[in-house]
Amino acid sequence: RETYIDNYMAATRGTGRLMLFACDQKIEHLNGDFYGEGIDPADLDPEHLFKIASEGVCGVCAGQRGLVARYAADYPEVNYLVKMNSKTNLVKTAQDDPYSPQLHDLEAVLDMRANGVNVVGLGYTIYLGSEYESTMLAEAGQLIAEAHAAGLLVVLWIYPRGKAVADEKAPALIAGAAGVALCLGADFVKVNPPKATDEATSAENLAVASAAAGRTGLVCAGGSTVDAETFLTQLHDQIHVGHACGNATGRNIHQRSLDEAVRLTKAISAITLADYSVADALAV
Ligand code: FBP
Repeated sequence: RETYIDNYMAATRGTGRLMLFACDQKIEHLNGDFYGEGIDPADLDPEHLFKIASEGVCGVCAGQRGLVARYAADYPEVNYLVKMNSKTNLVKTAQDDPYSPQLHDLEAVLDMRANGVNVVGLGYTIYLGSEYESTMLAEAGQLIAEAHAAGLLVVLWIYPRGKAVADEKAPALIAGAAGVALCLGADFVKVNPPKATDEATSAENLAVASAAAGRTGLVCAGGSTVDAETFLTQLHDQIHVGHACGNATGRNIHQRSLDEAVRLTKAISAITLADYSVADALAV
């Protein structure tokens, strides 16, 4: 219990809000997120992620076990969240029913902790509506129970996706995903921002999902890279209109030079953890 509280306080920097730096795209999106037009050349080196996490201000740095294990010894001060399952974007088409296989069991993560890696939690992706949904729900439910017993917190990535899902960003489905995460006992759920409708903006629709999440904190994925002010404005709305409990941002951070990326983590954290305005966060 003490370990769980310590890990929760470390991950949320004592605020109850989460600043999650998402570094799992090398499997999820292959190298396309790390090399090419508009991406700083520094991003091709995986160590870029760890330098950002170390020099910037993040609650947790989320990546697969192997990636974390290869670099964590040189960046021991970072709080790590081990992503337990993953799949590539080669198996994602509108017709597919996606499944993201669990890559290893909890023991492998506990071994990392025993070897001194500062793992504070786990992550797991569920594709709600996929024909493999039942497998992912069962794996996630089991992992959450085991992780909490071992003092680790859990973030679920929940994306409605598959043949049964007509619109992945439909507000009702995003709110549904939030409720599923609560019932599984996740500490935080990461969803895509719901789409705007005729009646409400995306952030207003997000407020319904945040309410549905109850005592599970809801955070949104960052999406593809945009300019810093646009990104921070969207985040500010998600928190103050959508009642999000933080952020989960990948490409918008790591596709920049080290200096710019570090600065953006500080601005994101200022908004997420300390309620700064966008203008004040840009000046951090
Ligand atoms: P970004 O901030 O780069 O969007 O990362 C968020 C994220 O959820 C990653 O953690 C994950 O790898 C990826 O997006 C999955 O996105 P999708 O399956 O929709 O392409």
